[in-house]
Amino acid sequence: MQNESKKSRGGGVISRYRSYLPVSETTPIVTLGEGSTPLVFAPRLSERIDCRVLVKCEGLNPTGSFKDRGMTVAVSKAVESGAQALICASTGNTSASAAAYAACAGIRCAVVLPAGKIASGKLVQAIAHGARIVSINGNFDDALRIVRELGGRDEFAIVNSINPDRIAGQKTAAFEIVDELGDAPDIHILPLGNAGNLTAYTAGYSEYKQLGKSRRLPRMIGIQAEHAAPIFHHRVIEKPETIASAIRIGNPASWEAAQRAINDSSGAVEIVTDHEILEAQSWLAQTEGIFVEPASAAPIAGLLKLAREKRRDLMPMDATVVCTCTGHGLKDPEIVSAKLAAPVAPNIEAVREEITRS
Ligand code: AN7
Repeated sequence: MQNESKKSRGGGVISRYRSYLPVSETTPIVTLGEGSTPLVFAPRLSERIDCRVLVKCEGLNPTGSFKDRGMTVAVSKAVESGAQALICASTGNTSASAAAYAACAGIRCAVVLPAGKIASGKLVQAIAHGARIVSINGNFDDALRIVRELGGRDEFAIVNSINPDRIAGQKTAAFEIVDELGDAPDIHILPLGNAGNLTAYTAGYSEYKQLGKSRRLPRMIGIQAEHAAPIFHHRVIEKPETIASAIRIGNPASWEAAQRAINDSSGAVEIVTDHEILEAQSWLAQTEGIFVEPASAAPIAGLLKLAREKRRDLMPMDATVVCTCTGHGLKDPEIVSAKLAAPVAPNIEAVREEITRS
Protein backbone atom coordinates (compact mmCIF):
# COMPACT_ATOMS: atom_id res chain seq x y z
CA MET A 1 0.00 0.00 0.00
CA GLN A 2 2.73 2.42 0.96
CA ASN A 3 4.72 1.62 -2.17
CA GLU A 4 1.63 2.09 -4.27
CA SER A 5 0.94 5.55 -2.88
CA LYS A 6 4.57 6.53 -3.47
CA LYS A 7 4.44 5.36 -7.07
CA SER A 8 1.26 7.22 -7.89
CA ARG A 9 2.48 10.52 -6.50
CA GLY A 10 2.67 13.35 -8.99
CA GLY A 11 4.01 12.19 -12.32
CA GLY A 12 6.51 14.96 -12.90
CA VAL A 13 9.41 15.48 -15.27
CA ILE A 14 11.44 12.46 -14.17
CA SER A 15 8.63 10.07 -14.94
CA ARG A 16 7.98 11.84 -18.26
CA TYR A 17 11.62 12.10 -19.43
CA ARG A 18 13.43 9.51 -17.33
CA SER A 19 15.76 8.21 -20.08
CA TYR A 20 17.15 11.73 -20.67
CA LEU A 21 17.94 12.38 -17.02
CA PRO A 22 20.77 11.27 -14.72
CA VAL A 23 18.64 8.90 -12.64
CA SER A 24 18.67 5.12 -12.33
CA GLU A 25 16.22 2.43 -11.23
CA THR A 26 17.39 2.87 -7.67
CA THR A 27 17.20 6.66 -7.44
CA PRO A 28 14.45 7.63 -4.97
CA ILE A 29 12.26 10.05 -6.92
CA VAL A 30 11.29 13.22 -5.08
CA THR A 31 8.52 14.90 -7.06
CA LEU A 32 5.64 17.32 -6.61
CA GLY A 33 4.25 16.68 -10.08
CA GLU A 34 6.22 19.48 -11.78
CA GLY A 35 6.39 20.17 -15.54
CA SER A 36 3.84 19.70 -18.35
CA THR A 37 3.08 23.42 -18.08
CA PRO A 38 0.80 25.18 -20.58
CA LEU A 39 2.23 26.57 -23.82
CA VAL A 40 -0.29 29.29 -24.54
CA PHE A 41 -0.78 31.17 -27.83
CA ALA A 42 -0.77 34.91 -27.15
CA PRO A 43 -2.86 36.53 -29.93
CA ARG A 44 -2.46 40.18 -28.95
CA LEU A 45 1.24 39.90 -28.32
CA SER A 46 1.60 38.10 -31.65
CA GLU A 47 -0.23 40.93 -33.38
CA ARG A 48 1.94 43.58 -31.75
CA ILE A 49 5.20 42.04 -32.86
CA ASP A 50 4.11 40.39 -36.14
CA CYS A 51 5.22 36.95 -35.02
CA ARG A 52 3.47 33.86 -33.68
CA VAL A 53 4.15 34.06 -29.95
CA LEU A 54 3.56 31.26 -27.47
CA VAL A 55 4.08 31.70 -23.74
CA LYS A 56 5.45 28.79 -21.71
CA CYS A 57 3.73 29.37 -18.37
CA GLU A 58 6.28 28.11 -15.88
CA GLY A 59 4.50 29.88 -13.04
CA LEU A 60 2.11 26.92 -13.07
CA ASN A 61 4.68 24.57 -11.57
CA PRO A 62 4.01 23.31 -7.99
CA THR A 63 5.89 26.13 -6.24
CA GLY A 64 5.09 28.71 -8.91
CA SER A 65 8.33 28.80 -10.89
CA PHE A 66 10.50 26.86 -13.37
CA LYS A 67 12.93 25.96 -10.57
CA ASP A 68 10.85 22.87 -9.71
CA ARG A 69 11.99 21.07 -12.89
CA GLY A 70 15.60 21.19 -11.79
CA MET A 71 14.81 20.71 -8.12
CA THR A 72 13.11 17.33 -8.57
CA VAL A 73 16.29 15.97 -10.20
CA ALA A 74 18.75 17.70 -7.85
CA VAL A 75 16.90 16.63 -4.70
CA SER A 76 16.32 13.07 -5.90
CA LYS A 77 20.06 12.75 -6.59
CA ALA A 78 20.97 14.39 -3.29
CA VAL A 79 18.78 11.93 -1.38
CA GLU A 80 20.27 9.05 -3.36
CA SER A 81 23.75 10.13 -2.31
CA GLY A 82 22.69 10.26 1.34
CA ALA A 83 22.51 14.03 1.85
CA GLN A 84 20.70 15.05 5.03
CA ALA A 85 20.31 18.71 4.13
CA LEU A 86 20.07 21.03 1.15
CA ILE A 87 21.57 24.48 0.87
CA CYS A 88 21.14 27.25 -1.66
CA ALA A 89 21.60 30.95 -2.21
CA SER A 90 18.61 32.56 -3.80
CA THR A 91 16.86 35.63 -5.11
CA GLY A 92 13.69 33.84 -3.94
CA ASN A 93 12.37 31.16 -6.26
CA THR A 94 15.17 28.65 -5.79
CA SER A 95 14.71 28.87 -2.02
CA ALA A 96 10.93 28.38 -2.30
CA SER A 97 11.43 25.33 -4.50
CA ALA A 98 14.28 23.85 -2.44
CA ALA A 99 12.26 24.26 0.76
CA ALA A 100 9.25 22.45 -0.73
CA TYR A 101 11.25 19.56 -2.20
CA ALA A 102 13.26 19.16 1.02
CA ALA A 103 9.98 18.91 2.94
CA CYS A 104 8.74 16.33 0.44
CA ALA A 105 11.99 14.36 0.84
CA GLY A 106 11.97 14.66 4.63
CA ILE A 107 15.35 16.39 4.85
CA ARG A 108 16.47 19.79 6.10
CA CYS A 109 16.97 22.89 3.99
CA ALA A 110 18.98 26.04 4.61
CA VAL A 111 18.62 29.09 2.38
CA VAL A 112 20.93 32.10 2.26
CA LEU A 113 19.14 35.23 1.05
CA PRO A 114 19.96 38.89 0.41
CA ALA A 115 18.15 40.69 3.26
CA GLY A 116 15.18 42.80 2.19
CA LYS A 117 15.42 41.78 -1.47
CA ILE A 118 13.16 38.73 -1.63
CA ALA A 119 9.60 39.11 -2.96
CA SER A 120 7.14 38.37 -0.16
CA GLY A 121 5.42 35.39 -1.83
CA LYS A 122 8.73 33.57 -2.17
CA LEU A 123 9.85 34.31 1.38
CA VAL A 124 6.52 33.09 2.73
CA GLN A 125 6.97 29.80 0.86
CA ALA A 126 10.41 29.18 2.39
CA ILE A 127 8.98 29.88 5.85
CA ALA A 128 5.88 27.73 5.29
CA HIS A 129 7.95 24.74 4.16
CA GLY A 130 10.16 25.01 7.23
CA ALA A 131 13.49 26.03 5.72
CA ARG A 132 16.17 27.58 7.93
CA ILE A 133 16.42 31.09 6.54
CA VAL A 134 19.62 33.09 6.86
CA SER A 135 19.43 36.68 5.61
CA ILE A 136 22.71 38.40 4.86
CA ASN A 137 23.58 42.05 4.50
CA GLY A 138 24.79 41.46 0.99
CA ASN A 139 23.43 40.63 -2.46
CA PHE A 140 22.76 37.32 -4.24
CA ASP A 141 26.32 37.10 -5.54
CA ASP A 142 27.66 37.29 -1.96
CA ALA A 143 25.16 34.61 -0.88
CA LEU A 144 26.22 32.25 -3.67
CA ARG A 145 29.90 32.71 -2.83
CA ILE A 146 29.21 31.71 0.78
CA VAL A 147 27.07 28.73 -0.23
CA ARG A 148 29.76 27.43 -2.61
CA GLU A 149 32.22 27.39 0.31
CA LEU A 150 29.83 25.91 2.86
CA GLY A 151 28.52 23.27 0.49
CA GLY A 152 32.02 22.08 -0.27
CA ARG A 153 32.90 21.85 3.42
CA ASP A 154 29.86 20.50 5.25
CA GLU A 155 27.18 17.85 4.75
CA PHE A 156 25.04 20.08 2.57
CA ALA A 157 24.01 19.31 -0.99
CA ILE A 158 24.08 22.54 -3.02
CA VAL A 159 20.94 22.90 -5.13
CA ASN A 160 21.80 26.10 -6.98
CA SER A 161 22.14 25.79 -10.75
CA ILE A 162 25.90 25.23 -10.37
CA ASN A 163 24.63 21.71 -9.60
CA PRO A 164 24.43 20.03 -13.06
CA ASP A 165 21.37 18.01 -11.98
CA ARG A 166 19.42 21.27 -11.84
CA ILE A 167 20.28 22.08 -15.47
CA ALA A 168 19.44 18.51 -16.51
CA GLY A 169 15.97 18.82 -15.00
CA GLN A 170 15.32 22.25 -16.47
CA LYS A 171 16.10 21.11 -20.03
CA THR A 172 12.81 19.16 -19.96
CA ALA A 173 10.98 22.43 -20.69
CA ALA A 174 12.61 22.46 -24.15
CA PHE A 175 11.56 18.82 -24.67
CA GLU A 176 7.96 19.69 -23.84
CA ILE A 177 7.95 22.56 -26.33
CA VAL A 178 9.32 20.41 -29.17
CA ASP A 179 6.97 17.55 -28.29
CA GLU A 180 4.04 19.94 -28.50
CA LEU A 181 5.02 21.97 -31.58
CA GLY A 182 6.55 19.09 -33.55
CA ASP A 183 9.76 21.11 -33.96
CA ALA A 184 11.76 23.73 -32.07
CA PRO A 185 10.54 27.35 -32.40
CA ASP A 186 12.53 29.83 -34.54
CA ILE A 187 13.25 31.98 -31.51
CA HIS A 188 13.31 31.33 -27.78
CA ILE A 189 13.34 34.32 -25.45
CA LEU A 190 13.66 34.29 -21.65
CA PRO A 191 14.96 36.29 -18.69
CA LEU A 192 18.64 36.01 -17.81
CA GLY A 193 19.76 35.98 -14.18
CA ASN A 194 22.32 33.34 -13.31
CA ALA A 195 21.87 32.16 -16.90
CA GLY A 196 21.23 28.57 -15.86
CA ASN A 197 17.87 28.38 -17.58
CA LEU A 198 19.09 29.59 -20.97
CA THR A 199 21.88 27.03 -20.69
CA ALA A 200 19.36 24.33 -19.82
CA TYR A 201 17.01 25.13 -22.74
CA THR A 202 19.99 25.07 -25.10
CA ALA A 203 21.00 21.64 -23.79
CA GLY A 204 17.44 20.36 -24.25
CA TYR A 205 17.03 21.71 -27.78
CA SER A 206 20.48 20.37 -28.80
CA GLU A 207 19.82 16.93 -27.40
CA TYR A 208 16.47 16.63 -29.18
CA LYS A 209 17.98 17.81 -32.48
CA GLN A 210 20.79 15.26 -32.23
CA LEU A 211 18.17 12.57 -31.72
CA GLY A 212 16.29 13.74 -34.82
CA LYS A 213 13.27 14.90 -32.80
CA SER A 214 13.56 18.43 -34.19
CA ARG A 215 15.04 19.98 -37.33
CA ARG A 216 16.30 23.31 -36.04
CA LEU A 217 17.90 25.01 -33.05
CA PRO A 218 16.19 28.21 -31.94
CA ARG A 219 17.87 31.57 -31.81
CA MET A 220 18.34 32.13 -28.06
CA ILE A 221 17.61 35.64 -26.79
CA GLY A 222 18.25 36.53 -23.14
CA ILE A 223 16.82 39.63 -21.49
CA GLN A 224 18.46 41.42 -18.56
CA ALA A 225 17.34 44.40 -16.52
CA GLU A 226 19.17 47.61 -17.42
CA HIS A 227 21.05 47.96 -14.11
CA ALA A 228 21.63 44.23 -13.59
CA ALA A 229 23.08 43.38 -16.98
CA PRO A 230 26.54 41.80 -16.63
CA ILE A 231 26.26 39.64 -19.73
CA PHE A 232 25.05 42.53 -21.88
CA HIS A 233 27.90 44.76 -20.66
CA HIS A 234 30.54 41.98 -20.57
CA ARG A 235 31.53 42.85 -17.01
CA VAL A 236 30.64 41.98 -13.43
CA ILE A 237 28.16 44.44 -11.92
CA GLU A 238 29.10 45.00 -8.28
CA LYS A 239 25.79 46.50 -7.18
CA PRO A 240 23.03 45.24 -9.48
CA GLU A 241 19.63 46.90 -9.05
CA THR A 242 16.22 46.16 -10.53
CA ILE A 243 12.61 45.93 -9.47
CA ALA A 244 12.71 42.40 -10.93
CA SER A 245 14.38 41.03 -7.79
CA ALA A 246 14.60 37.47 -9.21
CA ILE A 247 17.22 38.62 -11.73
CA ARG A 248 19.09 41.07 -9.50
CA ILE A 249 22.37 39.28 -10.19
CA GLY A 250 25.73 40.83 -11.07
CA ASN A 251 27.98 37.82 -11.63
CA PRO A 252 26.04 34.93 -13.24
CA ALA A 253 27.17 31.39 -12.46
CA SER A 254 26.49 30.06 -15.99
CA TRP A 255 27.87 33.13 -17.75
CA GLU A 256 30.26 31.37 -20.17
CA ALA A 257 27.90 28.56 -21.15
CA ALA A 258 25.09 31.03 -21.78
CA GLN A 259 27.33 33.36 -23.82
CA ARG A 260 28.42 30.40 -25.96
CA ALA A 261 24.81 29.28 -26.47
CA ILE A 262 23.81 32.79 -27.51
CA ASN A 263 26.72 33.12 -29.95
CA ASP A 264 26.25 29.64 -31.45
CA SER A 265 22.56 30.29 -32.09
CA SER A 266 23.10 33.78 -33.61
CA GLY A 267 21.14 35.01 -30.62
CA ALA A 268 21.41 38.14 -28.51
CA VAL A 269 21.31 39.66 -25.08
CA GLU A 270 19.15 42.75 -24.72
CA ILE A 271 18.31 45.04 -21.82
CA VAL A 272 15.05 46.57 -20.67
CA THR A 273 14.32 49.23 -18.06
CA ASP A 274 12.34 48.65 -14.85
CA HIS A 275 9.64 50.88 -16.30
CA GLU A 276 9.40 48.70 -19.42
CA ILE A 277 9.23 45.58 -17.23
CA LEU A 278 6.31 46.91 -15.17
CA GLU A 279 4.50 48.12 -18.30
CA ALA A 280 4.91 44.69 -19.91
CA GLN A 281 3.75 42.90 -16.74
CA SER A 282 0.60 44.98 -16.54
CA TRP A 283 -0.08 44.78 -20.30
CA LEU A 284 0.30 40.99 -20.39
CA ALA A 285 -2.01 40.57 -17.38
CA GLN A 286 -4.64 42.93 -18.78
CA THR A 287 -4.65 41.90 -22.45
CA GLU A 288 -3.67 38.22 -22.44
CA GLY A 289 -4.86 37.27 -18.94
CA ILE A 290 -1.42 35.97 -17.99
CA PHE A 291 -0.06 37.29 -14.69
CA VAL A 292 3.68 36.85 -14.26
CA GLU A 293 6.26 38.21 -11.85
CA PRO A 294 8.44 41.14 -12.96
CA ALA A 295 11.46 39.00 -13.98
CA SER A 296 9.15 37.00 -16.25
CA ALA A 297 7.79 40.18 -17.79
CA ALA A 298 11.34 41.14 -18.83
CA PRO A 299 11.29 38.97 -21.99
CA ILE A 300 7.84 40.35 -22.87
CA ALA A 301 9.29 43.85 -22.53
CA GLY A 302 12.22 42.65 -24.64
CA LEU A 303 9.93 41.42 -27.43
CA LEU A 304 8.05 44.72 -27.47
CA LYS A 305 11.34 46.64 -27.58
CA LEU A 306 12.74 44.55 -30.45
CA ALA A 307 9.49 45.09 -32.37
CA ARG A 308 9.56 48.83 -31.66
CA GLU A 309 13.16 49.03 -32.90
CA LYS A 310 12.22 46.95 -35.98
CA ARG A 311 14.96 44.42 -35.30
CA ARG A 312 13.90 42.13 -38.12
CA ASP A 313 17.47 40.77 -38.20
CA LEU A 314 16.71 39.08 -34.87
CA MET A 315 12.96 38.64 -35.17
CA PRO A 316 11.77 38.08 -38.77
CA MET A 317 8.08 38.55 -39.63
CA ASP A 318 5.90 35.54 -38.80
CA ALA A 319 8.63 33.69 -36.88
CA THR A 320 7.45 31.27 -34.21
CA VAL A 321 8.60 32.68 -30.88
CA VAL A 322 8.41 30.90 -27.53
CA CYS A 323 8.72 33.14 -24.49
CA THR A 324 9.31 31.52 -21.12
CA CYS A 325 7.48 33.27 -18.33
CA THR A 326 9.46 31.82 -15.47
CA GLY A 327 7.44 32.70 -12.36
CA HIS A 328 3.87 33.44 -11.28
CA GLY A 329 2.66 36.98 -10.65
CA LEU A 330 1.49 36.09 -7.14
CA LYS A 331 5.13 35.67 -6.11
CA ASP A 332 5.52 39.42 -5.82
CA PRO A 333 2.15 40.92 -4.79
CA GLU A 334 3.50 44.23 -3.46
CA ILE A 335 4.53 45.33 -6.93
CA VAL A 336 0.89 45.34 -8.01
CA SER A 337 -1.09 45.92 -4.82
CA ALA A 338 0.36 49.42 -4.53
CA LYS A 339 -2.04 50.34 -7.35
CA LEU A 340 -5.12 49.70 -5.19
CA ALA A 341 -7.24 52.82 -4.69
CA ALA A 342 -8.20 54.04 -1.20
CA PRO A 343 -11.52 52.76 0.23
CA VAL A 344 -14.70 54.79 -0.32
CA ALA A 345 -17.79 55.38 1.82
CA PRO A 346 -20.18 52.37 2.18
CA ASN A 347 -22.99 53.73 0.00
CA ILE A 348 -24.21 53.24 -3.57
CA GLU A 349 -23.26 56.71 -4.80
CA ALA A 350 -19.66 56.45 -3.68
CA VAL A 351 -19.27 52.93 -5.10
CA ARG A 352 -20.86 53.91 -8.43
CA GLU A 353 -18.65 56.95 -8.69
CA GLU A 354 -15.57 54.83 -8.01
CA ILE A 355 -16.60 52.27 -10.66
CA THR A 356 -17.20 54.85 -13.37
CA ARG A 357 -14.19 57.03 -12.50
CA SER A 358 -11.87 57.27 -15.50
C1 AN7 B 1 11.27 34.11 -12.01
O1 AN7 B 1 15.82 31.90 -7.27
O2 AN7 B 1 18.37 32.92 -9.31
O3 AN7 B 1 19.02 32.81 -15.54
O4 AN7 B 1 17.89 32.21 -6.78
O5 AN7 B 1 13.35 33.37 -10.26
O6 AN7 B 1 18.41 30.53 -14.74
O7 AN7 B 1 19.11 32.29 -13.12
C2 AN7 B 1 16.07 32.94 -9.81
C3 AN7 B 1 16.17 33.25 -11.11
C4 AN7 B 1 14.26 34.16 -14.14
C5 AN7 B 1 16.65 33.73 -13.89
N1 AN7 B 1 13.00 34.24 -13.70
O8 AN7 B 1 16.95 32.43 -14.28
C6 AN7 B 1 16.94 32.23 -7.59
C7 AN7 B 1 17.22 32.71 -8.95
C8 AN7 B 1 12.70 33.98 -12.42
C9 AN7 B 1 13.70 33.62 -11.52
C10 AN7 B 1 15.29 33.81 -13.30
C11 AN7 B 1 15.05 33.56 -11.98
P1 AN7 B 1 18.46 31.97 -14.43
